[in-house]
Amino acid sequence: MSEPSSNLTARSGNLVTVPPLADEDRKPLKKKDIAADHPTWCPGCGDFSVLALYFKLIERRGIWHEKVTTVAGIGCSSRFPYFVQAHGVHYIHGRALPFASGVSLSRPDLHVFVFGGDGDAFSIGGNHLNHTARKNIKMTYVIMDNFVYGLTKKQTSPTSPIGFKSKTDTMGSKDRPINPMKQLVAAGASFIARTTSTNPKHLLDIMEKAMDHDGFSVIECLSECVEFYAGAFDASNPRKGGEFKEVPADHDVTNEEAAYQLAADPFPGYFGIFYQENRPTKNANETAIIESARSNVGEKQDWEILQATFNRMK
Ligand SMILES: Cc1ncc(C[n+]2csc(CCOP(=O)(O)OP(=O)(O)O)c2C)c(N)n1
Ligand code: SF4
Ligand SMILES: [Mg+2]
Repeated sequence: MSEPSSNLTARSGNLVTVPPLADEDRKPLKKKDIAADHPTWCPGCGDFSVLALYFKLIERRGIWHEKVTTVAGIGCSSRFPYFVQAHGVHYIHGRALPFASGVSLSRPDLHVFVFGGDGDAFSIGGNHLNHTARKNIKMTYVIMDNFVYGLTKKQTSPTSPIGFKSKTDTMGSKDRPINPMKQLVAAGASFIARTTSTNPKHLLDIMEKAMDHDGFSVIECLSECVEFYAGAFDASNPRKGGEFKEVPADHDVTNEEAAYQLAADPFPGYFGIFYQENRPTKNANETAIIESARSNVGEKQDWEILQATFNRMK
């Protein structure tokens, strides 16, 4: 682990630098350190489980406070960063990924997590999702898919099934829903998995594997909106008479065609890792460009290079 940053403490109006603690004297985050405000979700909302397992992940991995960043857009699910007592951003609807990309590219030492809903990911943010995927920017994106717009009180979302009655489709939705797994494979995401908030062991396992992946890792996590789409995922929950069907052990995760075939399985479909490949991240590519440019300017500081550029423009 790298050096912890020094603390700045205000004393009598002056800023006093407190020397950073040595690695061995530091305590990694525990749940009680990172659980912030009481979540404002409806009782029974699937999002509680995702938050609880995020805390568990951070605790299990012994991550220090300043090394984790939680970014979100807008939606019930996107309230996530409010409930995490660590650096985080509640950003513009559908724009969490561009913000997180900037954080990831400029701070390679951070674990960047993005949380949000199906509307945030596939409607208004759909374009950003495709481009972040093809660029393979290192971060973990958990899409909490409830098949509906929850925050704005029940509109049809891109994952709502045909026939779903909502405030925007009072006679039932007619539009074909997107298939998240197929879209993510086509877009070029390098780690693509599917899980559900009702299977905490599976969800935590997938989050850990996603976090360890060097690239853009995306998880579609079914997370029930008990208020506006109750029972939507019963078919995937053995406690409700459904079936939790795991990706077969012999599935080749490097095979795009095989991932499409898994994704074509009718609802509730398979759960597990559909696709994973190792290819250069944008983070690595940009680092190489910067290092090569640096080697041409010798020992010069950034401000000296800027100054020289401005001088040339005079
Ligand atoms: C630019 C913009 N357009 C529309 C909205 C209204 N709006 C807020 S959240 C939301 C959709 C939320 O659905 P989803 O992302 O699935 O999250 P959920 O609430 O279901 O978790 C919409 C349309 C907005 N806040 N900003
Ligand atoms: S409206 Fe739905 S998604 Fe939003 S907090 Fe309530 S149950 Fe969860
Ligand atoms: Mg939603």
